[in-house]
Order: sequence, then structure tokens, then C-alpha cells
Amino acid sequence: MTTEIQATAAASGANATERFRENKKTAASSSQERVNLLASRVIKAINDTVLEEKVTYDEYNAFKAWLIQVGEDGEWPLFLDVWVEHSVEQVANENRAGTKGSIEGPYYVPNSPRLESPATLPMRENEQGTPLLLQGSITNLAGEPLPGATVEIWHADDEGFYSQFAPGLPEWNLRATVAADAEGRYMINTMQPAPYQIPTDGSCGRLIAAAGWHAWRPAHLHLKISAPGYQLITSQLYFKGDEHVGDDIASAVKPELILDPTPRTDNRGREVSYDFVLDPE
Ligand code: MBD
Ligand code: FE
Repeated sequence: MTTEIQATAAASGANATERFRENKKTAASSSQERVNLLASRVIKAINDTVLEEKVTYDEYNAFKAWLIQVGEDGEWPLFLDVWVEHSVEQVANENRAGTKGSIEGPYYVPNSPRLESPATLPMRENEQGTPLLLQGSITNLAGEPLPGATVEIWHADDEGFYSQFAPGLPEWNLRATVAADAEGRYMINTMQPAPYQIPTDGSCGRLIAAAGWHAWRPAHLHLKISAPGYQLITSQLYFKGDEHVGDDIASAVKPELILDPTPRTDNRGREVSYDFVLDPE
């Protein structure tokens, strides 16, 4: 493994932890009743595992050392978003009729540069990869266009790296808030992202290796679609044929969220349409 990638893994965890502290600092606390219920159930699940699987002192101490290290690596956001957030998202969005949601993950940054559609995401002059044109409409459940809608988009580059979490990338690389046009349509020019590998040199990577799992998420675009009077939906879009679209380590793929881009007639990469549908508030 190269030094650069090791540095990236360490930096990603620390940045994600710092970001979480900034973004989520207004999170409401739960009632005593709820804390009692949820904490008791989680503790019982661990104790049941110990008793049923006859966990040894060696295993208990390895577990303790690993938990301590996750914090030191700053990988709690990564661990929770990869192995737990998908269930929280399922519960949160189970009653929506519009576009399916998916997990936010650890690499969202609010307040990205606002661009009008048609937009080209901020990218380096020599940004590598296959150009991708994503376009479509944003409507309500009745199919009426929502001209005030915005599409926040962020994704990894052609090497799987996210700006503000990997070193050496421009601050807002491949991140923007795109405003739909007067017909509620959006058009975004970007670069096809690469699949994402969980950093192998951190605690999450060591768990994956020790358990014999794979470390991959399929290539994906992260999105937050919103419009005044409608519920914001956080989602992701994936690509048909991706090696890991059927076994995402983060369990965040849904069949409704898989794109099948076609080659552009002008030979400049690929294009695909996707229409978003928002639920009312
Ligand atoms: C990602 O890019 C991601 O989206 C998630 C959920 C976890 C780790 C990296
Ligand atoms: Fe991601």
C-alpha cells in the first residue's frame, strides 16, 4: 500500500468525526424511557452473544482493544454508517411514496456551491474518468414539476476519493447544490465515480480482513433532493453492472436506485435520466 493511501485513511476518519460533531451538534436527546429501552436491548444483545457463543477472555480483550482503536482512528462515523445506518434509513423512510432513500454516509458536507441547471460540478481541469450526464425531473407525487427544487450531489472521484476527506483535492471537488430550472428539471455534468473501498489500514479495514469480508461499496452518487413544502430525501444512485451492486458492504443498494447509462451520441462519455419524486411535508 502506498503512503498516500495510508495518509488518506487516517485523514478520512479524523475529518469524518470532526464533521459529524459540527453537523449534528443540535441533535435532540432522547427520553429516559427510550434510553433505558434501547441501551438495555443493545447490552442484552452483546451478552446473549457472549453466552451463546461462549466468548473467551482472549476474544473479549480483542473486542475491547478494537473498540478503543475505532475511536482513536476516528472511525466511529464510518463503522456506524457502513453497518447500522441502513436500518435507521429503512425505518425513517418506510412510509414515503416518492423516491427511495438511502444512507447519507460519513462524507456529506453542507453548504456546497450553488449552481443553476444545467450545471457542471466543480472539478479539476484534468479530472480523470468517464464523463457522466445525469438529468431528469423533480416532481411531487401527482407528477407536478417542482421548479424551486434543488439537487445536492456529492461523490468520489475516479480513484474513489472524496474532497475534504482525502488530501490534495480542491475543497468542493465533485460537490454542488444544483437548482432545478423553471420546469423542475435538472441537468448535471460530472465524472463517473469509482467504486469505494473502506480504508484497509484503519479499524474497520482490520475488522473486514479479520472476518474475511470484502471492503467494497459499488460506485455511487450521493444526493439530497428538496423543495419548499416537501420532505427532503437523502439517497444514492448506483450503476448497473457494477461488480458490487449486489453485495454492498454498507447494505445501501435498492433496485429502484440503479442507473443504466448509455453512451452519448457525441461520444463524450455516458448519459442517464433519473426522475425524483418528493413526498409532501
Ligand atoms: C462511503 O462513500 C459511503 O457512502 C459510506 C456509506 C460509507 C463509507 C464510504
Ligand atoms: Fe459514499
